[in-house]
This record gives sequence, structure tokens and C-alpha cells, in this order.
Amino acid sequence: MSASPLDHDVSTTHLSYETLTLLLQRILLRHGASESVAQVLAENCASAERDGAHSHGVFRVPGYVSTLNSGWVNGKAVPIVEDVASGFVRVDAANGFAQPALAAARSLLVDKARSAGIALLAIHNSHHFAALWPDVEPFAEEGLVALSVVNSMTCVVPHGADRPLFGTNPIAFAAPRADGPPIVFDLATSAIAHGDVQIAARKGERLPPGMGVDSLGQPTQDPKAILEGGALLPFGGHKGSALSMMVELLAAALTGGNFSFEFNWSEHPGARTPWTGQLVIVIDPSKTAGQSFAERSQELVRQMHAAGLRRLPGDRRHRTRAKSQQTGIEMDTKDLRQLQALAEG
Ligand code: NDP
Ligand code: PYC
Repeated sequence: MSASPLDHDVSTTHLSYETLTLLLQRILLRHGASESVAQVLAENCASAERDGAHSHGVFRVPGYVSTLNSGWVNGKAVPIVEDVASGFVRVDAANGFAQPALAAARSLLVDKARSAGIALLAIHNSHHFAALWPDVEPFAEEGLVALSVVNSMTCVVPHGADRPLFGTNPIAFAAPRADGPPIVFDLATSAIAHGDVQIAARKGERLPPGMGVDSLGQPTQDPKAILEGGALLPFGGHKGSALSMMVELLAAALTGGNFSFEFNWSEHPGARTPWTGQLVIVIDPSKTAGQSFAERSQELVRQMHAAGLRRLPGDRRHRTRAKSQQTGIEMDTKDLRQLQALAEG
């Protein structure tokens, strides 16, 4: 594949969303994913790159490939969807990725949320290696409120404990508003996402204080010391730690998935994807009494801006998306070459 005519210099290149998605699909297909899984994951990964969510964009592709090659995950898994109660959908992802499981259950989940006012989707036996906002934002784009949690792999020391136990355990939330894109936040409950520690290590950058500890449990700003025997800390001390604990309970205990400390990938060299669970809760705000929810959320945004707020969560992402749509998705030429090699080799 040749670089786009939008190239400006030798170190970066610009690709359309469609071109990047097709390239990612080819890579995933080549390394053992089915057509449908490759499509879902490629769209997810290209969306993250388009929006500047770099810790979960193309940076993750070698991890997807080595995981698929290791046999740790089933790239051709067919999720099993079960309608278990009026507001409860369960999916066994069959040791596949979580996003195809969400896609398989989505219409049933939305139907239930619209009829009952609320519904939840419990995914287990699943691997989530991506940003969480793509899982919730589309619900808000169709007028629904959505909350999702997923647990990952042991690398976070609970507040007050001596050793790592929790995963980086993100929480994502999306709500519609009247005059703008949905309000969305998506945050790891660790002080920093594991992906950002890896990126800092690769670039040789130091981290801000308070992110993690070394193998002796001493505070460190060296990302390599965190990755090589050290651990991360929760954000916000005991408060972030409590939220991380909640994520373990909702994403693993409630769904039937593994806690972050319960799986062992050591016999699958190259495995990178946490084998856990995911919970998605969807609410239909049209059941709200009085003014429409979207008007109320717009009013909250108006008041936050009036109070001096300049940046809402999601603003940076949407700005980057708009720029990518105008000029193409900016990528390092080196990264593009690596992707092309993975599509061929
Ligand atoms: P960040 O700390 O970068 O951002 C968290 C949220 O806060 C985003 O919604 C962001 O919006 C917003 N935000 C950041 N800075 C500001 C600011 N100054 N003012 C207002 N809002 C702000 O994210 P994390 O590093 O915690 O997480 C990164 C990604 O890693 C997430 O997508 C998460 O889902 C993913 N992750 C995935 C895991 C998995 O197991 N699959 C595990 C852990 C993390 P904006 O996006 O617009 O900057
Ligand atoms: O960045 O913490 C992270 C992460 C874990 C699994 C996928 N991403």
C-alpha cells in the first residue's frame, strides 16, 4: 500500500480512516481473526488512532498479533448471547474479544433498555485490549446513557496494600446532550494507563510523580522500573482504589469473568490481552420526568462553561477527530511500515 498523497514529510504520513481500517483488517485476518472479528477490531483501533487515543490505537497492533499467534485468544470465536431476564443479557465471548460479543448482543440490549428503561450486558470469557469509549459513545449518539467497566491484568497495588492485585480497570460513561456531541469520559482507575507507561518507556521519558512503584515498592518515575517488576498505583489514593475494586466486582464477579489476578498467560508467550469480563449498563432517559435529559445535560455543560471550564472530557478527542477527518489520520511513517509488514508477514 502506498502512502497517501497527503504526505508532507518523511517522518509522518496521513491516511483516511477507511484506508487504515482496511489495513488493520488485513493484519488481523492474516493472523487468525475471522472476517467479522477483524472488522470490529479494525474499526475500534482505527477510531482510537483517528481520535488521538494513542495508547489504544495502532500501538496495540503488535500485541493483538502476538496474542493471536500465541493461541491465548480465539480470533474466530462466535459469542453466545443469552436473554436471561427482562433487563439482563449475558454473553459468553467464547475466549474471543469483548467487542464482537458486545456487537452480537447490542440490538437485544437496546431493545431491553428501551422497554424496561434500563438493561445490562454481562460479558465473560472475553479479552479487552482497547479503549472503552468506543463501547459507550454510540449508545449516547442514539439518545441513551451508557456506563461500562472492564477489568484487565494485575499491575495495580490497592491503596494500603503491599503488592499488586487490581488491573488498570477503566470506567467509561456516555450521555447525550442537546447541542453537541455526547458527554463522554473514559478513564483508567490506575494513576496512568499501562499503555502510557509502555509508550513512555519506549520514548525514554520519565513519568510524573505518584504513578507507580519499583520492584521494592519504592516510588519511581522510571517507566521501565514499573514495567520490570514494579507496579502502578490507583489514581486518587483510597478513592480510585475503591472504584478499581468496584470494577473488579462488576466486570468479573457479576459477569462470571476472571478477576484481574485469576488468569495465567505464562504458557502462552506473546499473550498480551487480559482474559476477564466487561459490564455495560444502558439507560433510556426518555423515561425521565419533566424536561428532556439531553436539555438537562446541555444546561449542565452551559453552567460548567460559565464557571470557567474550558475543556470537557472528550473535547480533545473530538478536536483530533475533526482534524483527522479533514487532513487524514496522522501516523509515523515507521509505524505505517511496521503495519504493512504485519499485513504481509
Ligand atoms: P486520560 O487520563 O488520558 O483521560 C481520561 C478522561 O479524562 C478522558 O475522557 C479525557 O478526555 C479526560 N481528560 C483528560 N484530561 C482532561 C482535562 N485536563 N480536562 C478535562 N478532561 C480531561 O485516560 P487514561 O490514561 O486514564 O485512559 C486511557 C485509555 O486507556 C482509556 O481509553 C481507557 O479505556 C484505556 N484503558 C483500557 C484498559 C483495558 O483493559 N481495555 C485498561 C486501562 C485503560 P479526552 O479523551 O478528550 O482527552
Ligand atoms: O492501558 O492499562 C492499559 C490496558 C490494559 C489492557 C489494555 N489496556
